[in-house]
Amino acid sequence: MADINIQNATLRITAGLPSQFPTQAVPQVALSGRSNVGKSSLINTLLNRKSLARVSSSPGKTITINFYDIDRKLFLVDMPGYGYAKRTPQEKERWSRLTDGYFTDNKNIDLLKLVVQLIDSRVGPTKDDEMMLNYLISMGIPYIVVATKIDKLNKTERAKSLASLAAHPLIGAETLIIPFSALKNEGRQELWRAILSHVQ
Ligand SMILES: Nc1nc2c(ncn2[C@@H]2O[C@H](COP(=O)(O)OP(=O)(O)OP(=O)(O)O)[C@@H](O)[C@H]2O)c(=O)[nH]1
Ligand SMILES: [Mg+2]
Repeated sequence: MADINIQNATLRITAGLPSQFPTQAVPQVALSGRSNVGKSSLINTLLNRKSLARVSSSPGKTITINFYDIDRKLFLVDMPGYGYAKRTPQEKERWSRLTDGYFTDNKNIDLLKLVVQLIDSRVGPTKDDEMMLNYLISMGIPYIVVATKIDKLNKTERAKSLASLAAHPLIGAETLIIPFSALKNEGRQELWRAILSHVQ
């Protein structure tokens, strides 16, 4: 991976407030998606780790933004998942304040180089996913789409899922869509290439 030592990865900051965001001049790549879509699993896959990022059996529990420091050269930013039905109105409010804070109340927003938008390949874009895509487009933030849990689909379903993502009105023809499986390690190299091409 170029000259980034992915062995040298730690959870540096767990931020519940914008004041806790890192101040280091290091590029950031954020992972966005609904709760349970596979964000933490994707981080572990990228870093060849079993459980650096906690994979949740109880989705949507923690509302923090987690900054993984990769060799002091890159922050992978695990955004809190959205769309978790059992959240209280107060928890939803916290989610909005923190997420919105990351994009709008963040002195280092220019360090955000890419958003990796995760979409469950079995479900396709939900209303919340569409809201997020709209938001990214309106903010002019570069993004790519990762179709998660692709191992759960057979060949026909997979082709259908990827085609419908590519045809989605909020996913431009030039947008990269990466089929991904944390279980099978599929898409890992392609995702690293995309990430590095945006941070270097
Ligand atoms: N089959 C399969 N299961 C996956 C894959 N990625 C994640 N999962 C499972 O999906 C569930 C949720 O995964 P997480 O990585 O915790 O999802 P998350 O987006 O971080 O969830 P929150 O942190 O709650 O928002 C877990 O049971 C994972 O084992 C995948 O590629 N294939
Ligand atoms: Mg997670």
